Amino acid sequence: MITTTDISPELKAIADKVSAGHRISDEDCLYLFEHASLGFVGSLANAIKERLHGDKVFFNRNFHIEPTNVCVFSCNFCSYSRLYAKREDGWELSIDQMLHMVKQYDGKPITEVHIVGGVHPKMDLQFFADLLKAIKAHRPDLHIKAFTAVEYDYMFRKAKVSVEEGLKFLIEAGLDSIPGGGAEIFHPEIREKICADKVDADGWLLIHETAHKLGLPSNATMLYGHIEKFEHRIDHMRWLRELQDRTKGFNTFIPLKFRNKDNDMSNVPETSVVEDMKMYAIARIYLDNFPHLKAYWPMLGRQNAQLTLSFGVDDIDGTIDDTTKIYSMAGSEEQNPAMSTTELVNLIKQVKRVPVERDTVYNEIKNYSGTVNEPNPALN
Ligand code: V47
Ligand code: SF4
Repeated sequence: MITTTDISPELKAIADKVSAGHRISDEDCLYLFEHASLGFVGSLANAIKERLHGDKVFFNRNFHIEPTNVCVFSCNFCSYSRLYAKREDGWELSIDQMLHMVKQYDGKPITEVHIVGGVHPKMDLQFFADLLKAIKAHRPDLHIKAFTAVEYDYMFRKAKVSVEEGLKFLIEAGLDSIPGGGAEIFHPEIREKICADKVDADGWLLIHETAHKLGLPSNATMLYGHIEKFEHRIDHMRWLRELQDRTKGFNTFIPLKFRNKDNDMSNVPETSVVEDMKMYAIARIYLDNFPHLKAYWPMLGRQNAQLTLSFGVDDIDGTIDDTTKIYSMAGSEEQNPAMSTTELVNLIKQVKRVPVERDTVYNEIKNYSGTVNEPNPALN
């Protein structure tokens, strides 16, 4: 799998563990962050990715609904939210407006709607249950992946229901799975400094554990590349690995690169591409019980997302159709994120992988191995 003649005994021991399919320790992980070359971790991560998924790279046909960017919280890294009191350029969508967005996709082969936004004090549990019901009544086959643990924590506390009661209520209304947002960095030392007032690590983990027990799959994210140290990233991933050992309910881990435009952490420089690729590779190596690793292209940019496909990533999210503003507002080069399936397929084929359209829970819808490349000016 990897030539181990000219490397340190520590790296050789890690490579041997990974080749044997064994788990690496937190100390191994720190050693990789601090001492391994990009080529070394890339080669290990790629071998794991190929063991799990061969040449396949997954994507889906999805769009987002962001009900509001008004938010009662004030995460320092957020470029998107507008304070409840000062909401000049904030938006608040009604159920009818959101249903109208869903109707724009009538007759189109979209499989997922991803709903996530700010935490608006007037959008409560009943409002969101009504939204889910309205979408399902109109389009029962559309998978609804909705609301982060931050939104759940707020709406359940406000409605005075337990996490289990709240989730059951929303499952009844049409909820199919939970996205990975709001995790940021679990360690209290960092969480206090970047998002002190929203749900803490225990609360985030409890919501996902309860969801898994109720049969709802979910994703997990990590916001990296700001004031955290490698130890904090490892701590974060350890919590996730331990929960996954108990529930097997996570589908995908999504490292999210901190973007620094127009937020209260604009003085913090962004990470380099090398550091980004190392993050993906090490996540693939450490999180041995996560089936998938996703590069979210609207945040990373399409060329860097393409690069991650050599560093352990097997999923690049979906078509998006210019329906999310979180990353364009934070400075991503993708100011109007939208990719046709042809563009996604070409992007994957250009790095000699096999594009596979999936649904939200990774059932394969179409394998593009036999299809012909079409020109894609955006990438040339
Ligand atoms: O939790 C906000 C992040 C997340 C910034 O589950 C920022 O499939 C970087 O979780 N720089 C929400 N990141 C988005 C999210 C997500 C995205 C795509 C797919 C899935 C999935 C989940 O966005 C927040 C926060 O970590 N975020 N601001 C910023 N300036
Ligand atoms: Fe609100 Fe989410 Fe932004 Fe935090 S990251 S301020 S919870 S919208």
